[in-house]
Amino acid sequence: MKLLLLCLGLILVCAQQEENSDVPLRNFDISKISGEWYSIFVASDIKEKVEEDGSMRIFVENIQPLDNSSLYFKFQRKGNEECSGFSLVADKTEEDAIYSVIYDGYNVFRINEFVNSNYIIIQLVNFSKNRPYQKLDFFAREPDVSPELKEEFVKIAQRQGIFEEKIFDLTQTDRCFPTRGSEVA
Ligand SMILES: *[C@@H]1O[C@H](CO)[C@@H](O)[C@H](O)[C@H]1NC(C)=O
Ligand SMILES: CC(=O)N[C@H]1CO[C@H](CO)[C@@H](O)[C@@H]1O
Repeated sequence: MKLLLLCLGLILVCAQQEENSDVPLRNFDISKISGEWYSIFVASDIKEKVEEDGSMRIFVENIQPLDNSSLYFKFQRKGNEECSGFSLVADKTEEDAIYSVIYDGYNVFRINEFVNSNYIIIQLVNFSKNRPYQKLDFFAREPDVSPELKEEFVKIAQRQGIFEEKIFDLTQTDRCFPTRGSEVA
């Protein structure tokens, strides 16, 4: 576990130390996470994970901190043209802002504040032996963000080695809004 966290730490440090980075990523203040969020972008170094029908192409609805420091996430997923809601609980690790979750395998992720507390970038790493991969999610408090912010996100993804065809602007797609809030987890 320590080793996994160290690996994630190193990946993240590289992202943060890039010199020409105009928008540094910081640990997000978890006390501000509660409530509704919208998925703006998803990106991964394995495209199949995040393209249409990919297992990691999921749309956030809601995040709530739990009493035991775990985080409750409500998501929507679209498969075969149908939206379905589901929830996940992620447990806090020993490191600040780093959580682990079982979803399509064992994953560790870090929640970064992006510009201000209305935007977060979640960087997830799946340590599959055969094919480890990373994924970036950009969540906002509103359904869409400015073109400038989108450009910044694309730059951050590129710095992580994730390029154009693996970066998806979800504001251009169906994020299952009609079902928002209609299902109890
Ligand atoms: C925290 O509580 C949630 C909900 O009851 C549970 O699913 C999760 O496993 C708990 N986490 C830990 C680390 O005990
Ligand atoms: C989809 C995928 O590759 N998931 C993998 C994530 O990592 C775990 C090991 O930690 C694998 O068992 C999963 O297959």
